Amino acid sequence: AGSEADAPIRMRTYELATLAPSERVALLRRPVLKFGEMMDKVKPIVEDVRVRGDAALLELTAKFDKAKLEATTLFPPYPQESMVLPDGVREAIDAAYANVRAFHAAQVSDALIVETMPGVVCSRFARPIGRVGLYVPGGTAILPSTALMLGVPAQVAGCREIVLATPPRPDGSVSPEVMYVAQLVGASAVLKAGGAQAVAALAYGTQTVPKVDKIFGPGNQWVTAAKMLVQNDTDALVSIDMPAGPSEVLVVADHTAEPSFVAADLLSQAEHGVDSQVVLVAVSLSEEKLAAIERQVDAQARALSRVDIMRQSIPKSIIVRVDTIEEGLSFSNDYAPEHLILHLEDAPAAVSLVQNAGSVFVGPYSPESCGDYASGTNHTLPTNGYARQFSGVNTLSFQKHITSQELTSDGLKSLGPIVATLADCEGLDAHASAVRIRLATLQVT
Ligand code: HSO
Ligand code: ZN
Repeated sequence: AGSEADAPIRMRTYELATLAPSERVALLRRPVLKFGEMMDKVKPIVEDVRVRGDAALLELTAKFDKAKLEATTLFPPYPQESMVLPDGVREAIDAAYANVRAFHAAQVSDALIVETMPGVVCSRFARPIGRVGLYVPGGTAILPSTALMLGVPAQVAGCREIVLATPPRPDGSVSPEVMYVAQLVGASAVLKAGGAQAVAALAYGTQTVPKVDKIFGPGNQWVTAAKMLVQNDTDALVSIDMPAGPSEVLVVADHTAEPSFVAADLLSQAEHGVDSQVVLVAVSLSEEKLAAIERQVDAQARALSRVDIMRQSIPKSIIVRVDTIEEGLSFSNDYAPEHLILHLEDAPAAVSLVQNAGSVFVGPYSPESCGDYASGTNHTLPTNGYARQFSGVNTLSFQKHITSQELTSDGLKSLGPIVATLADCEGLDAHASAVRIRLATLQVT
């Protein structure tokens, strides 16, 4: 292992201008997820929980999380002893909560009202999704920040039931950080389960776990496959936030970028997991500058506690050399990164070139870590190129919009003949009749 540990921790470097179109496409692709295989593994678990409920959930939690539980679910009031934290940690969570809440509360919008014709008033208003399930991963790190990022918009949107699911620790408890956040966001239940079994319990409900209408949150391949499975089951009648994949960052850097900052940003994402991917787009960087960044990546990685994860994620990651900011942003837009960090001389100006990204970090003093924890923006973002068509989780993700219309008799006099003509055109007499029967009473022919 000695020689492996001594090998430099390096990304692979490419020149965009010299790549064939097929090579460019290959660089844009993420490490493949084997969904077919995962579905086959996940199906029996989901089915077991659907049929046997709590009994299956308890057995699966003993098997996968090595925790023997008496009950799957905690309900408020949660015991104070379950959320005891050092003062500094509690204050940091409180500060993060305040920022995330401020930004997500501002996303609540007023009803929209438009009079499309005299006497024809159309409106649109939001209502909370009644019951939501928030999946907070366990695994190699505890993630109270994810509890915050999902819980705050649910709370601000006014969801009636908020069920937070997270795998228990081997002693059967949930980390005090996550319990503290559960209480802050007003979670109505805490489900001590993880993986596909937790997703199934949220989708179908069990004897003790409340069924939810929408399931949110990141997770491993088991969780993602289970979310996709239950979303397709019309009996479950449940939706999901978005398809999730391993976390990513794309950093665009020019000659003004500070190598140690750039390296630190790349590594903060590379430490999430062995399948995390980080991309550096180097805009006409000198050989010296690039070498300085690479030296920083190697040196900083070695000093970090999760270096073993980075030894796997960094070699899968890439540096793409380009000549101009336009070329760099065009590559980034095609990649559609979850996080985009701009280390550029005029970073704010480059934001106008961004078409596809989950969240953008502008300038040298905006590390991704700030958005991950506490600036106010959400960290549950589209991965795997889905930033082309998905937004990150936000307050609207916890609401649905209802439209409504109200016509006066004069409104119907103007609009009715138009509708009747269109209904005739489609050969739908009953539709036409619903208008004409009224027009007749208004003495219009
Ligand atoms: N960067 C992660 C979120 C996270 N970071 C949680 C730290 N804790 C995915 O966007
Ligand atoms: Zn992170």
